[in-house]
Amino acid sequence: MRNGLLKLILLLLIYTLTTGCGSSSSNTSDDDNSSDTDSDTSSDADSDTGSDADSDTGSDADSDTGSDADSDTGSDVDSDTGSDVDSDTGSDADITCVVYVNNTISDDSGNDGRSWATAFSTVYKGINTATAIKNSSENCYSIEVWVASGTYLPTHDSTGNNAPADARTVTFALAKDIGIYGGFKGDELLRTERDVNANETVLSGDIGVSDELSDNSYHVVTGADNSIIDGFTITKGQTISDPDPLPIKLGAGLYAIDVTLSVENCVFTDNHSAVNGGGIFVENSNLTLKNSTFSKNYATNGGGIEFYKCATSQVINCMFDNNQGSNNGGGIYSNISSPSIYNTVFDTNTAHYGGAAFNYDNSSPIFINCLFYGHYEVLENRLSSNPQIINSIIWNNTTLFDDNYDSTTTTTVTYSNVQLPDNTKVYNDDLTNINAAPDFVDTSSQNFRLNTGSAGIDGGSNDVMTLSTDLDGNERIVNTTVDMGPYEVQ
Ligand SMILES: [Ca+2]
Ligand SMILES: [Ca+2]
Repeated sequence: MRNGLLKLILLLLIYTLTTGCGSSSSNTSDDDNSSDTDSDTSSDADSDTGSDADSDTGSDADSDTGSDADSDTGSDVDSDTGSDVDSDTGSDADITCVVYVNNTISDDSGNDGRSWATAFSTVYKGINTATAIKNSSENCYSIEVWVASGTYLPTHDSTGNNAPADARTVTFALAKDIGIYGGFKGDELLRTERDVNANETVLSGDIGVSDELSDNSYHVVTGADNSIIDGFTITKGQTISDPDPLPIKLGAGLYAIDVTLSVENCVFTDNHSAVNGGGIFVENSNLTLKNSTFSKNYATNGGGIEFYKCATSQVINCMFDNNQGSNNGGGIYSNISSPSIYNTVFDTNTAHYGGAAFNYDNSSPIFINCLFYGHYEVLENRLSSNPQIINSIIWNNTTLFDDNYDSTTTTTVTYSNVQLPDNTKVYNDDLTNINAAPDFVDTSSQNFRLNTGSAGIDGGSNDVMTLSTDLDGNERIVNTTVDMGPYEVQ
């Protein structure tokens, strides 16, 4: 027992040290009355000026705080390998408590959710029971909800009401300290046995009339602190522009405020936000987003994602393709936010300003080993926003960066392969950059791997490398020097 306790203390200390950056998750409700998250006051060509008049704060009306009230600080959800800490019961077993969900079960009324055979049929029951376990005397280092393949619709609002006055407020509300995982066939004993691609698990906002968007959930998923969502397709959320409160305008796929949240192995597609954040809206949070795809999401600002007041978020090994911001930011819209973005493809996203990304108001993301392909304008930067692009490929775009709106922005590009409109020189005369056809394997199938012998192989800088793998999960540095772009030639 003593060994177990010492191990627990040691690992909690390690956990605390390694997650120290999570300070942004403090529940300081920002009460900025200026928090209209639209930056488009200057944008002349858009027709959605009605969305600019919000004077209400995004954070105040957050309805998912009910799940944050518990005092259990010990059971942090392990974000990757699962439960490695012995509970202090004297047992040496690592205890991950699992609640099972499978919607092929027609009647779950007698089920306890503690095995596939006795699974619940709704995600709501799974998460609710996971929270009950957390608050019980049962010893669990981590608590997970495993969801079998199929399509699930939300059944309750974020307060647990299954018949809210506004039916569109139903959402898959994550819960504090709980991880939910999709991609199971329905008989796995270990999480590592699941196959996310073979067992698509869909969280759909398409309530009401099927295939009718106008009656869908405002937010398919609502975030919670220290939670994980992993292995789902998240689709068909639909926010609206009026009336207030603000939250129903933001984050059609996933809406999260004041949280540390991990999103992995997810696909966000066909989510529509009338205002900001088609796939995700995240505010005052530390979002870690890995191995996920954003495709065909739409918003006025931030078709894929809006980061709002997020200092420390990370986007790793992701794909943004064919997302649309009718005004600003087809892929990502950063507003008072400087996410770090690694090994990520931006392909053919559209916006009036900033097809791949729009950086507004002291937003200076860093893009490392990214690809920007097929945009009208790659980045637009305003108000002291100074993004950096390193070890990347910028190809087949019409224009690059608009830093001309005011005099306070600069895009810095180094160690990158940049195709300039006139195709005759190197970007900014920086000799770490090149301008040479990248020789992708097959752009028509979005295969942006480099052929052997391509320009840009071994052309990056190892100095900025923090990840050990590329977008394929292969070794990131081969032949002593990192390549330009998301994929390393092996
Ligand atoms: Ca519908
Ligand atoms: Ca290399």
